[in-house]
Amino acid sequence: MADDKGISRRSFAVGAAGLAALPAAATAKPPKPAPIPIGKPFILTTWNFGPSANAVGWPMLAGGASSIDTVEAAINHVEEFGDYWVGADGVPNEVGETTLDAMILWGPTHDIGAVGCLKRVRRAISVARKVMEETQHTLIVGDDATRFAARMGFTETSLTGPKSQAAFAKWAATHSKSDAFGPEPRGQSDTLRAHDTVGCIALDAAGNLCVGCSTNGREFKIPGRVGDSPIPGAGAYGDQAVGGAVATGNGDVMMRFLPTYHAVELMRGGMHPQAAAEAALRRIADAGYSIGGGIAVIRRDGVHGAAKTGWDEVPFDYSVQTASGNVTVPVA
Ligand code: SD4
Repeated sequence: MADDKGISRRSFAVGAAGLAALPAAATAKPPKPAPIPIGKPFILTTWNFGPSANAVGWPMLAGGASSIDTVEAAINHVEEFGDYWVGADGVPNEVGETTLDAMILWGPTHDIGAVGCLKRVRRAISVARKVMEETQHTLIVGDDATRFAARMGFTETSLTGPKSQAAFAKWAATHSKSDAFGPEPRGQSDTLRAHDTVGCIALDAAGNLCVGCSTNGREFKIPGRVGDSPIPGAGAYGDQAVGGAVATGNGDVMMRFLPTYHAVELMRGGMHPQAAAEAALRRIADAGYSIGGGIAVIRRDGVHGAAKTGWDEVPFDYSVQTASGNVTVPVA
């Protein structure tokens, strides 16, 4: 049998007498491989709100906070940031209403909480956390998610604001129905170019992983639509022993391939995070879809990577903060 260097294992075997004849350096035990540094605190957040979200989360992590408190606070920051693509006063649906999708995953227990098509409640990630911590359920949707949030003490309020109203008024003047009634994107170029779902992955000083994401989804979506963000393995995924991944882009297609689950499982098999991100998106392209999308991946030792597809002109980036500072990585 030959190994990958073409050396025959049989010819490499030597008897005790042969060993005695070898110089000491040749008989010394090979050094143990350096241990992978684990438990290193980090926070990764996608898109251009990465630096400010990390600036909220990093002092918490550095002060010993848990990764779940950190991810929730960092995403709450983005939900309240005023971005059109996350939180209130953003992306209206086909009838002008803004609805939210979010998910959170806690590494030590692999417990997950999520909300889909959440109406009239801000801070969807916090409602998702309540689903995780207060119930045996994983995903609660629509008006019932709103009722659940009210039971958990959240205030009901309108998610409509000047930005969502203006976008809806402009669109309503030119269209009669959602473009989601159009032909399937497979085999043709995706027209959905603008996105901004926030994804966040943190590992705390205790070595506990948390992954979360939040979005208001796709513009002018059909009422009731739930995207990839609250679907485990689609919008986000993590594994306490491996690392995490978060996705953004055309969730209607991306959720058909569970790209974040795919990337994490590839990393579990030993693939580098960069290669895992690329492979997860390549699977979608290989199936005939040329959509706009991106994925950011981080291994629990802090090694990260990302990939995008169909976004040549879209500056997708992500930011990672550790004790050495914050780095923002443009995704090529
Ligand atoms: C969705 N994936 O609901 C989300 C949208 C998105 O960046 O990522 N925007 O399809």
